[in-house]
Amino acid sequence: LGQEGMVLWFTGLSGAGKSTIAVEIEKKLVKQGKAVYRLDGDNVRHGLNSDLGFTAEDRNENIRRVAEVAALFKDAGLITLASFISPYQEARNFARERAGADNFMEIYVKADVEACAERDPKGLYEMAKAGEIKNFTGISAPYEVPENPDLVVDTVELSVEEAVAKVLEAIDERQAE
Ligand code: GGZ
Repeated sequence: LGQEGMVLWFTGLSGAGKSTIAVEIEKKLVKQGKAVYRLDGDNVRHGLNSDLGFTAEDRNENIRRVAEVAALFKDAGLITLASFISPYQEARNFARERAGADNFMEIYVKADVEACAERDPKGLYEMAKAGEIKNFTGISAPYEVPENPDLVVDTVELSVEEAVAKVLEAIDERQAE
């Protein structure tokens, strides 16, 4: 098949739609016969990174380890989807460096705090505003907007379907290069 691996890195606030989009992309790529693996908080923070919390230091360590794992999966030929808030530009730059810029796309899943807090599917924003969760991104911890993302998908403007189509198009373009 000669598939070349790549890393698709989804960054954005909690509730912006990173996981929803990544899950849909995974389904489409699998249908195309591609070898894909998806990394996110659910499968990483319970195992490999179960020792980490949400201080700036722990988030950077979380992203550092995920970046290394994603680069290994990429080397193995997988299309690796990583969806993490990854609030710090420097940590995202590290992930790009480890994968190699040619094999890496930083995808900014854009939705402002107001929109995310309105969605609040898990009630986390409400808890953060009440001070029941500390260091919550967008409320009591920073999010650095990507300086130079490969792609922006605005989930306030776009439906999930439209966002997914936009990402798939960008993947096709990259793979044709
Ligand atoms: C942000 C938090 C926090 C705090 C728990 N801040 O929407 P979710 O619930 O399912 O996804 C969020 C997830 C963020 O983990 P990441 O590994 O992506 O973060 S980072 O890249 O910054 O290391 C959220 C939940 O964990 N969560 N506490 N304080 N999100």
